[in-house]
Amino acid sequence: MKNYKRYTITSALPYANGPLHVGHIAGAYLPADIFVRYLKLKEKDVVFICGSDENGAAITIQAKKEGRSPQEIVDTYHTINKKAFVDLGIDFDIFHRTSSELHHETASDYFLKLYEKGVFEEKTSKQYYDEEYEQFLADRYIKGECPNCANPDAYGDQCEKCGRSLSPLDLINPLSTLSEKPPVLRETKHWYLPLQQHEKWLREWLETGKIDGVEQHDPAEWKKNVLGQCLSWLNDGLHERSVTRDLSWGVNVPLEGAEGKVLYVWLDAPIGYISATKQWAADNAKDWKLYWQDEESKLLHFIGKDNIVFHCIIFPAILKTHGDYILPANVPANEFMNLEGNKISTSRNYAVWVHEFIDDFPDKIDVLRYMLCANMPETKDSEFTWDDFLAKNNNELVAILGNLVNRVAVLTHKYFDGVLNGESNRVDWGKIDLEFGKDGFASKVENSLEQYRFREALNEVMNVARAANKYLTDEEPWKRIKVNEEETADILMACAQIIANITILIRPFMPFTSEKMIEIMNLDSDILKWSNVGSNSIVKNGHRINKAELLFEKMDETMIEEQKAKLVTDNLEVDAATNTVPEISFDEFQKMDIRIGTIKEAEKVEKADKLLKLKVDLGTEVRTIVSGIAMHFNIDDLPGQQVSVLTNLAPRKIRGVLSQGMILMAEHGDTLDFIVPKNGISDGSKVS
Ligand code: B3M
Ligand code: ZN
Repeated sequence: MKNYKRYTITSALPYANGPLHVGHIAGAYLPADIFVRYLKLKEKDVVFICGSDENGAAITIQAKKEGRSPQEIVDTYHTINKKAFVDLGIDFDIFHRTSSELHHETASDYFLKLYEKGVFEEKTSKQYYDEEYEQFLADRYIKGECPNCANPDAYGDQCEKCGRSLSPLDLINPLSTLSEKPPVLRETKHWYLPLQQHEKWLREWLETGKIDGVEQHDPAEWKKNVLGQCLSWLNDGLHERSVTRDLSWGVNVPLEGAEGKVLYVWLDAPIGYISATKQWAADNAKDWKLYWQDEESKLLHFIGKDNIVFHCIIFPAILKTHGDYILPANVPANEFMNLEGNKISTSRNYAVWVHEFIDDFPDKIDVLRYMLCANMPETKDSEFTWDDFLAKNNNELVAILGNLVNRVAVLTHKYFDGVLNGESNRVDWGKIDLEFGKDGFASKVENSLEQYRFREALNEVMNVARAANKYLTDEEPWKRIKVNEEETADILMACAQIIANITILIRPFMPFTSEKMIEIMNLDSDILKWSNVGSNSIVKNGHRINKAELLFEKMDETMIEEQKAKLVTDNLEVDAATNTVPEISFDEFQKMDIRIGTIKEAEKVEKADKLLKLKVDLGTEVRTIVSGIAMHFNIDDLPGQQVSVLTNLAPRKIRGVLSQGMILMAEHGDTLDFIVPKNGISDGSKVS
């Protein structure tokens, strides 16, 4: 294994075109933050880099959608996302922006350097052009039918239904998303990176970890899912890729005759890691080059699986071609996190948004970090459910870790006025199911972390708390105090030593909790060093601890009810939109009782922006129905509106209101409309 002097750690630069959701965090940010915090506890030289990806069509499309300028879009979401990271304790050394001057200059120079080396091929080709809007269309601006799965809404770069990556020319019946008209083909000039020339060394590098026989990294440390995806790309054969685009938003191509063209966002975004490091170095009197150009620096990219090819094939090719840069030593990419049985969908607002979570649960940040880590999609897609959030809080954090700290603090105050006057060397450590020293639990957690197995690492930390809890329960200090004060003090001292260990161990995962533990146990933050883990003499004899304070609070069902309700209507939209619903039989269809009704009253549901409480007349009865349509209609326009209602949907409580049925809606993009009989028909009529 190579010995590294320093670490350069990056998390994918989130597009500043929307807020972050829990899937992003579990995928690329939390694992990186845990790893960086661990390295910092080991007193390593680390820089943790991130920033907003503010260029490209992802931004201009959002700007068009919101009717704002691209600059307003990136300013808005950069601010929201930056704050979300701070609130979540994702502790970047810098959160930069690819709209910054330094980035434009860095990316532009990088391109020029490659251009001067004669790396690019210049080619004129036919591309789609929107005659009405007088512009070439970036891939994302073209929609059409997927040649692979017939999805009518595939984009020019990818079909979101079958996942196939596409080129605009592959689409059947393409339409410009600007004018909604068929685009025409026009000639345009672009610069291409001949990736096929990199196939050979990339294969050697990925398969053996060597370049020309010289070791670079150990491929055994790479995740199988990551290597698998890379090799399948290589096996399919690499092709030239255009590194410029006809677009007005981004880093201008620094060449004559390239007016109106910008660097392809996937060329400039990874260079964003470099420009961010430059800014950080300038702010902190460091040498950025050491972190990017010194063989003794370990470069790691934390990303989600959809970014693997860019970080394991294209960016390495760009780094190597330049000549001065090191290559990533590993790219521990994660799979995706689903939500309550469905894919998270930004466009359909089916997500747990980080900024909303922070508003709703400001004191439960670490519960979220814990839950996301315990369900991290490390080797396969995983699932976020609110029930699990509740269960992890109550059954693990409250019942195990919180309980341990609370019992020790309470008993120490009750019997010894808060002073730990036991003696570590009198404790019978053999009674505790834990191995101290460097090779015990310390190395278990460490090994898991070193292999990016964060779920396992967290579980090992909790095992330490479990062992201490069991010891405490077995030793019954509350009985022992009556017969032997000294032994009682020793038991509490033993537990305090373990809690001090956990305070360090848990810090990468739950920094806010670790901080609270420091306070409760009145520890000096100097103890926060990984080298202390495994020691049973961190706390000194005679140490006074502070009064007990709950680390975690028990939650009840009502606290997650409204979170679940937020997802109810969107849930259905997702299924319909992705067409992933399985086939059903006629009998199954007939089980649905859909009837025409008329809305009689509509009122807002308190503290739920999206929800309305409706009274709907179904001819023979009036039902209360909670519906997530508040953002789409003017509440005063609703009484008198005919609607279709699924009447035999099992009633459920949403925000404390019993909803007896569901209003059926037609949906296109962001527009919702009621499904109503054309000529009006009496309430109660059956739809079949
Ligand atoms: N912004 C894509 C994404 O957010 C892209 C990542 C860039 S990393 C250099 O998934
Ligand atoms: Zn498809």
